[in-house]
Parts: sequence; structure tokens; C-alpha cells
Amino acid sequence: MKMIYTRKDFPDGFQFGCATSSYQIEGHGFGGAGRTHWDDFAATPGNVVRAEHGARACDHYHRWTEDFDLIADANLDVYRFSTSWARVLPDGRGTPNAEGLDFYDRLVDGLLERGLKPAATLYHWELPSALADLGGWRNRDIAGWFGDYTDVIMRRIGDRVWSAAPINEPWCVGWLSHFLGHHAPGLRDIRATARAMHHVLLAHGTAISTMRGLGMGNLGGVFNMEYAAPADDSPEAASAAKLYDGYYNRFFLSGVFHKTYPDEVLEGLGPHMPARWDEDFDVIGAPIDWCGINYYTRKLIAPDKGPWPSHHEVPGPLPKTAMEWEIYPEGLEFFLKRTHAEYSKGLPIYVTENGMAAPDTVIDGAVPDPHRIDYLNAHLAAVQSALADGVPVEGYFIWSLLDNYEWALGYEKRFGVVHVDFDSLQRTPKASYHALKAALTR
Ligand code: IFM
Repeated sequence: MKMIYTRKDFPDGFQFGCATSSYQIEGHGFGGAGRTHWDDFAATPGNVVRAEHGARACDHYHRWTEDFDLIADANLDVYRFSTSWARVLPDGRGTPNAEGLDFYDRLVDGLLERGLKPAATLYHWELPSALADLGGWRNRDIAGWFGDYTDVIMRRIGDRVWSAAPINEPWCVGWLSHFLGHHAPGLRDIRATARAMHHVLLAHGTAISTMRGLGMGNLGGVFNMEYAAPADDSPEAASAAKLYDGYYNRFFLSGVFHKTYPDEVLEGLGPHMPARWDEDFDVIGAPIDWCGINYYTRKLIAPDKGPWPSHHEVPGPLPKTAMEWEIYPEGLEFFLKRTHAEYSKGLPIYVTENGMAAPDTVIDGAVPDPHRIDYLNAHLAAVQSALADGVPVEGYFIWSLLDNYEWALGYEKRFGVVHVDFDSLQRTPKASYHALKAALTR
């Protein structure tokens, strides 16, 4: 089975890449990294499937040369990875871990040696436990701590990375982790949520200014987006979906690009926001050079009589991935167009994550994953439609290179184009890897 599009179908300079994150692949137990709130969350019964954690993960810490060879052999251009705050600064502040800095230094050089562009993200969810003890994202001081961490790591690798973004998926840091409690620190608390949602943007803006101060360019923000569809034709369902879209998608884009938050979100979060939050937008809205969209699915939203936000998700009718996420490529086209028209207005847009989980297995040394090839084809068609409409999409990065630690769902949700046997740690490229490699020949 083949990819429908090849490199030649995209504009010159369009970047194809793959993405991973530190805690999900590195093996956090190695190299002097400090404890993180994910280690604590996973050690608490009931939070993570089989209480799995990232201490070994894919052992990328020791196998990165093999992994980088796989990326280069697939004819990809960009590798989007994250640096771990707790590996660089085991206590979140204070003395850096020399081994951790050396590790990221080697990674960046290893990418450049293979002709790959290093796209760094500074935070992909593993908050040092020492900072969680101080309130983590609820504490306004986190913006300064994050700025200091940014300075330490970027003084070391900032001269060689191709691009940098402060925080992966602010919605997950804020809402998923503090309102729904599905991710560390596992809170279900509206006041904590309001603070985390605001502070994550304050930290984003602080890091952007820090990196500008170091003379870095090609800085962006990476936002995850979920298409919100009303569960029925009623006006109540329409406003429920609008509110979901507000706190999931528009809150962060509005903060960064419009220096304001959506009114309907403030109706619920406003009373819980930190003091003088509305004076922070000059930091939050520091100009960026590109906008990243992570896209996977849509949700059907139905109103209910519960407390704000007074709605819930209902299962949809479309085919689903192993995450139980509906496959809805139209949502990607919608977000590419809306983000360009209403927020980023001409800045380059990258699809910084897109992909699917499936129960892929090795059969006679091969991993057939036609479902993933279909998924990628459908979403690349959405990118093509946006390009035809004049949206400046400049790259598409697959989540993920490797099967890895899927957070609260442990190791059983396989998103990689490369299969990982979590006993032997053997890597086996899947059929989608081979199809991509053929399509991306230069
Ligand atoms: O695995 C995650 C990743 O850490 C962030 N974006 C979504 C992926 C799939 O759930």
C-alpha cells in the first residue's frame, strides 16, 4: 500500500518530519534526571494503566543513533523532539545536570550530522517534582522558573536548533491535567485550572522573550486542537460545542495572537483567575514566527444540567483509532484555514503532530499497518486542500517516530511508524514507514 501524495505534490521547501517527546521515549531513569510529577502520578494506584512509567521507555537515551538513522533513512527533513526540564535541572532550578546538557548537545549534533533539522520543544509535560511541590503550574513563579530553564538549555543548544517552541499543547497542561485530572498532577479543580491555563501562557511568552534575548529565531507555539461538533441540532448543543471550542482551542490562540481570552470561557474561569491576569498579555503575546497545530480528532458535545461547563462528550459514529478517537480529517482542514484567517494571519503553519494509535504487531518480521497509511493519506489530503486555499502550511510532522509511553494509557497505544518491542526494545519499521520513505524520496 502506498502514500497517495509524494514530496513533489507539495510546495518547494515543505518540511516533512516526525515527532517524539523526552519522557515518552528517552528512559527517564538514566543519566541523572530528577524526579518528575509523572513519576509521582504513575506511582499512585489507578492513574496509569498497570502503573507504567517512563523510567526505561524506548531507551532512546542509549539507542538514539539507531533512531536517528531510521529518521534519516525515511527521507524525513525535521525531527521534533523535546528537552526534559528535570534532566537539565533535576530540581527544576539551581545546579544543571551536566550529563543531561551533554545528552541534548549530542542529540542536536547527531541530527545535524545526518542532515536533519532539530525542532526543539522545551516542555512536554514532565515537571520536576521539586517544582510540583511548590504548586507547579498553579504558582505564578513558574513563568520565571521556566524562563531560567529555557536560558540554561538554549545557551547550550540554541545556536544549532532549527526551530524552538516553549510548551507542547497548553490545553493538556491546563485543562486535561487540572480540570479533568487525566494527566499529572491529576487535579480536578476549577481554580487550579484557571491558574494553570493562564500561567502556561505566561511561561510560553517568558520563554519566547528569553530565546529572543539569546538571539534565536524561528520560534513558535504548538497548540493542540480538537474539532467540536454539536451532538444534535439544538441551539443548546451549538453553544455547548462553542464553549468546548473556546476553552480547548481558542483560549490559547486568543491569548497569544489577540491578547485576550474568549468571553464564554471567562464566564466560567474568570472568578478563579489569578490577580491582575489581564496585565500579562504583553508577555503572553510576544511575537512568534510560526504556529504549530497538533490535530487528531473531533468530539461530539452535548449540553447537560451539571455545573459549568455544563456539557459532556458523546460517542460519535465515525471509524475510530485505538484511542477511541474518531477519524475526521475535515477538522484538520478547518483548523488550518481558521488559524490562518483569524489568528496567525500569514505566519507559516506547521502540522506539528498528526497520527494514529493501532494494535500493531510484528508478523514474520514485518508490521502491516494499512490503517495508518490511510490515516496519513486522508490528513495529507486535508493539508492539500488548505494549501489550495492559500493557507501557508510549511510542514507536516507525524506523531510518532516510535511506539512509546502514551501517558496514562501506558505502552499499549502504538502511535509509531516504527514498532517497538518493549521487552527486547527491538525497532521494526512498519509498512507506513516504508510507504513514507518511498513517497519522500528527494
Ligand atoms: O502522545 C501524545 C503526545 O504526547 C502529545 N500529543 C498527542 C499524542 C497522542 O496522544
